[in-house]
Amino acid sequence: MKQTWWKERVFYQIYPRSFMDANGDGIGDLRGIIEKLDYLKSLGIGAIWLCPVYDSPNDDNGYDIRDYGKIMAEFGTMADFDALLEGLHTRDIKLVMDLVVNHSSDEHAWFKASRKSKLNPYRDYYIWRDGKDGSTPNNWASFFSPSAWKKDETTGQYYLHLFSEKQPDLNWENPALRQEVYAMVNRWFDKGVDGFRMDVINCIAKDEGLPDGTGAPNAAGYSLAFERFANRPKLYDYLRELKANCYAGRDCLCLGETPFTTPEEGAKLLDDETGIFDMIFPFDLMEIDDGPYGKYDPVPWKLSRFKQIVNIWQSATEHGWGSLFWSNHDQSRAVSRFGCTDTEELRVRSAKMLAVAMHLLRGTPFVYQGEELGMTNTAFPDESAIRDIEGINALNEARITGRTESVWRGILHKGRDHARTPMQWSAEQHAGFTTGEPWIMANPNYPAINAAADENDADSVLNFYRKLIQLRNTDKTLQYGSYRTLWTEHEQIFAYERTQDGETYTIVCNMSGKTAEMPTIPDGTVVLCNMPDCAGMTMQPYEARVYKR
Ligand code: TEU
Ligand code: CA
Repeated sequence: MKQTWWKERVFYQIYPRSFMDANGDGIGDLRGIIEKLDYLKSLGIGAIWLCPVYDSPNDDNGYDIRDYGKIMAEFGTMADFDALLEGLHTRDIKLVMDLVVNHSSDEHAWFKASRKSKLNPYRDYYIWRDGKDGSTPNNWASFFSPSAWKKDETTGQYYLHLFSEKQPDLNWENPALRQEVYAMVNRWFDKGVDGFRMDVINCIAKDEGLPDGTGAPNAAGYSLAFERFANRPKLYDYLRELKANCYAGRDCLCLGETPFTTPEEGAKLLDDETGIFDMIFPFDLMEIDDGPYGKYDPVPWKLSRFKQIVNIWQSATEHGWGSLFWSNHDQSRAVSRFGCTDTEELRVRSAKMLAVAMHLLRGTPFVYQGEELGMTNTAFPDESAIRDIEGINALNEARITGRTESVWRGILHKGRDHARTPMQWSAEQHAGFTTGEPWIMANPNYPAINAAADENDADSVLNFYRKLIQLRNTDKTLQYGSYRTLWTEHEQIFAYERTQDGETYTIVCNMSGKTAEMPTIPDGTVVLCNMPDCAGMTMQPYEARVYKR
């Protein structure tokens, strides 16, 4: 197994809009991140995944890029970016950027030219088709609205947008487009960035002829036709070409966000010899609590299913490498979703337990900003507090189908805005995030849950994360050792072993809110646990122990 930096370091994900506002306009910015570099270093993380900071009209908070070569004005300037990169590298922290090239903004110069006429040289940078029988060219649904097609009056043709209408899909079949993307990627690499997390990158290759999807239609009759665009054969050609043009000779991370990816497909995408990605973000765990109506129809998650997902992906990544995460900027808060927030004591304990359970698996852990404080979901008072286009569109659609109450409950549990409330730095107004009015409300629990308070408490979630990350940073067995599941049938305890060169760690987590009995006490001594006293066969609710022998 090849040893590299991105297997050994813990990553920290920053959503810049919500991390730290340095100039008081209510929007997080690059100077804000720079102010917090020592905080990041003190966590022990070795790499950042930075969500998009490129020029954007923010229909989808930066995932709709207007100019790939420019920094978003609200976030700062290219000089600020250079200072951030230097500040990170001085501290030996790598920077992985977000790359959004399945689509651009409709305000991108390419699209503005493309929509002008059928003969414009940029026409083929996007996917244009005639309508069929007075309707859309095919039955594809968008992730954010009923149909993936929008009719453009200028030429009377439709363009494809798998996400919002302001996010037209780029046409990867066009070699000219591909060359422009590679040149742009190389400009960022030449600046010194250490890799890319590529947004929905496994969806760039659409089946020839764009055939109808076969899946169940949404209320408006459209189908999320992932079998026509996710992990299609041409994806491999495009990624190999991208890597030959951009990655060759560089020690940079190629990380793909890959919805609709089965463990079998994942193994292929990641294979050390024949694969195309260093790591991917699959979605199985994030979909564990989807109900019959999907994401905003949550059902309780099951430990048996959690174990199955972990075990399947641990083996799917045996000849590659896995990513380990409980949440990101598209998900609600881990402790509210997978842990327990009934009491302050259980919030702290379960946040620590979740960290242990995830970080010591084989793969690279990703900490989403605020997770290291055990930040929770926000009780948004009503719709007017919601900022996320996905949530707003889901509510609009629910009004048509008569499911508003249910979707609202879904948003309160799983909405993307829970991840996007301001980072809770202190007990000062708006959590110390801004001196102005924040673009999205702060979670009212910030006077109690914040970094300053955690800093001064030896038993805080923050200080526990520091210990855990330090442990993994310095231990080859935890980084590279093999994985073995333990007590797979146990209904409350999640347990596994990591072994290398005669050294074994046993990780034991009670993921339930009740006391649990271990079948046996693992050999070795407890090197980390989340309770004052971790001994005996009985585990307290959400107790976690790490044994070493
Ligand atoms: O998300 C891709 C994606 O599949 C989303 O639809 C995701 O499933 C959903 O948000 C979960 O509810 C990426 C980005 O992470 C997301 O922020 C963007 O909105 C999206 O692509 C479009 O760029
Ligand atoms: Ca600002």
